[in-house]
Amino acid sequence: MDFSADLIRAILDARRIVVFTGAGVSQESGIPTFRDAMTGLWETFDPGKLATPEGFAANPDLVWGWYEWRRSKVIHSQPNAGHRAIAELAGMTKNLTVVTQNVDDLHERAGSQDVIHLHGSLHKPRCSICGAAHAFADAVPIEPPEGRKIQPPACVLCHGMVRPGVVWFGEELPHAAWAKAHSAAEGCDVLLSVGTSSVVYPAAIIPLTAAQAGARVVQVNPLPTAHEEAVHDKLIGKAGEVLPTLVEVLRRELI
Ligand code: BV8
Repeated sequence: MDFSADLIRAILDARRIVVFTGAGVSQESGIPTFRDAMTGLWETFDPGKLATPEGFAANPDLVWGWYEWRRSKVIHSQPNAGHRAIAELAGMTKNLTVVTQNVDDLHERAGSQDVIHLHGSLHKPRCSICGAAHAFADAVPIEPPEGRKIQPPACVLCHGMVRPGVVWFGEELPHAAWAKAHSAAEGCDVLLSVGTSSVVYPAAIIPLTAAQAGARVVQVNPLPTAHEEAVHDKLIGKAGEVLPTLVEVLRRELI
């Protein structure tokens, strides 16, 4: 894959870079993307319905089982070359912020620091009543078979039902994370949008905010997205292939 000289220059000269990621960046780690998370027994369910407070209230064991299946897949997966390239890029540029829609910790395990999670984390469950953080038992969960219902644990403080620590559809994004992400997008010179279909709001506003603030928006995706018109550079391909190649070209420029 070739990159234009002015794109390489723009990245190296950028005072601030935002890397905005979605489920596609974890796809090569074996984590199904959100729109194809429903494989096997799950496929009879709509993630848009499971990933909601109503879905959890109606069928807590099914929803908790889905999240435990996903958490187990993340624990048994490794960051891929795309995650690692993003972490390396931070060491080659002046100021880089990772803003992710993902609820896995693969960016952190690849070495990225201060990752902003707009949609929460699989690893931070909390009580649905008193909000207290819930500590998972140390043992790595066995990978529950797809479609297996698992009763959510009870809060140790109030015995309320523990829920996944993610932002469901219809729920507000965490204010602090949103404010930090929005401010980073307003102040960046380059935004790399990696592995997102750009259909979920308000997260999908982040690349548009950067574009409106005059940043160069670079899209890394094998397929077109809902934001084609806001993108300046379309790097068509998988994150785990495009990003390591980009980092290699940048590294040669820095020698
Ligand atoms: C809210 C956590 C209001 C849970 C998720 C306008 C404004 C505001 C809200 C709305 C609005 N319009 C509609 C809404 C409502 C809704 C929404 O956006 N609906 C969509 C479906 C239309 N938004 C909300 O409900 C949000 N909350 O608005 O609250 C409010 C305000 C005040 C007070 C109370 C309430 C909350 C949204 C958050 C939902 N939670 N995740 C969980 O994970 O289970 S969203 C979920 O979708 C994941 O986080 C996922 O990351 C995210 C976005 O999807 P993508 O990451 O893009 O994944 P997807 O599968 O779609 O695409 C993958 C891409 O990767 C593809 O493009 C593919 O080509 C590419 N790819 C594949 N392989 C690779 C690759 N790319 C690179 N390399 C590869 N190898």
